[in-house]
Amino acid sequence: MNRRFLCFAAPLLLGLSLAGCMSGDHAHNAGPVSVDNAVVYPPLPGRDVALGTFVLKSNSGADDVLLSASSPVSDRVEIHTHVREGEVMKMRRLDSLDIPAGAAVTFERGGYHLMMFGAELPSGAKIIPVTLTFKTAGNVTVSAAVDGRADAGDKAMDHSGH
Ligand SMILES: [Cu+2]
Repeated sequence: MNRRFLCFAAPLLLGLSLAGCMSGDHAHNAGPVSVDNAVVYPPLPGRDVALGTFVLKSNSGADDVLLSASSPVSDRVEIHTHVREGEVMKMRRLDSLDIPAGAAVTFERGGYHLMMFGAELPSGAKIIPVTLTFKTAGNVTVSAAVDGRADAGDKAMDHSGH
């Protein structure tokens, strides 16, 4: 259900956001960046950090760069990756992330992901707006489906070290 909604909502929101950000030298090149399967995983009980996952694709024929992200339900959203240090996977904040032309970049548990600090999801919310800011494409706002399956045993969701 949510996925179907997103398929229709994402192009609409994308169109709206592109119309609002046609400034910049590369505006004529600003093909759509598609954001598919956007999901927000709510914080674990007692925590206030949510996780955001999706698949990004630059369809413009040119590289783009994801610069930042934000959401009205979160104080601060960071772009994270996981790096292996010995036998431990650690998260690291990225200042930006290159999105090569035509390539899908997957945000997921254990890989690139959005970390949403100070997250307070409205109770019962099924959809959370998340705005991604790209160097070329500007702001792209997607409606992320709220996943109800927050897994208390998942280490990837344990951000007590932050
Ligand atoms: Cu993280």
